[in-house]
Amino acid sequence: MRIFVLSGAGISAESGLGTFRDPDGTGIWSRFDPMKLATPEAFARDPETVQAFYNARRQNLLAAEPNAAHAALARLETELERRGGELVLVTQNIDDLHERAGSRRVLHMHGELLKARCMRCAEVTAWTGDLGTRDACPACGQRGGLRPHVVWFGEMPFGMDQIFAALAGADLFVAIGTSGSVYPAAGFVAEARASGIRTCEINLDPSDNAGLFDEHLYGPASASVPAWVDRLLADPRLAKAAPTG
Ligand code: BV8
Repeated sequence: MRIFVLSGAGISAESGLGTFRDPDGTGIWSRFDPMKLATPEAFARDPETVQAFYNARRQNLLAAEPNAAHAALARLETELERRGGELVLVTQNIDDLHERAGSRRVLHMHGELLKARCMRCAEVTAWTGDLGTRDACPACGQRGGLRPHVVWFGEMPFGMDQIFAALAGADLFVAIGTSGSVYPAAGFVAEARASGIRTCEINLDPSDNAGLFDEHLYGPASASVPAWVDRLLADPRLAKAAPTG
């Protein structure tokens, strides 16, 4: 059985990382203008301000810990593989909390906050400190060409071919902690439905595209995701003798 999970900022909310569009106006894009901070044009116009925005989020991330929802997905990945199945985990998040919880295969379609990319040589390198406009690329040594390795609005997300191929062959599509407001990620549920794949939304409250899901589980991810994983793994249709040896 192949399960395709798309996660969003809501899965990391209880780890203390901000979400973007919460209705109570606390979301990141309620406090900061994404067009001034999360587009290539904004970076070209004012790189210092954009770098400072991501430097603050990078420090916030280093102080955060994964929560029970991240841990449950890591457990699901291991258990599915043991039973001959597969978990495809695609995240819109740029944090590394899935990896720190033990997930081994994570596709960051919007990039990764703990990496920098050189606009001169295209090399991507791990970066946990502040990133500045004068820093030298560890690969080519040139200064002034480093940017956060994240996908801004108007830029093509990473891994789209791989994502659509994995989605086409899935038995179940599950969206966790996403408002369904950013494309192309928000369009994956419609793709799944068009292929006759069962769909489930796990969220704090109904997302923008809630009507496209067959099943809905609402509540904080740290409770709803572990409960969903437990129920899934107890399903007799998923029980399969572990491969011998
Ligand atoms: C593309 C990385 C085309 C950076 C992000 C005009 C100009 C240009 C493009 C467009 C345009 N109009 C429309 C577009 C397309 C645009 C788009 O969709 N815009 C929207 C706003 C309409 N998309 C793009 O630009 C994409 N690229 O289209 O390229 C192209 C084609 C060919 C060639 C080249 C290009 C790129 C989009 C990626 C942008 N980068 N992130 C960064 O993080 O700073 S997007 C941003 O939104 C976030 O990072 C996140 O990844 C994404 C989605 O947000 P969510 O994860 O859903 O988070 P949100 O806060 O919205 O929701 C949280 C949910 O969790 C809520 O529902 C809440 O209820 C729930 N929740 C809260 N707490 C909990 C919880 N659930 C459970 N438990 C809890 N405790």
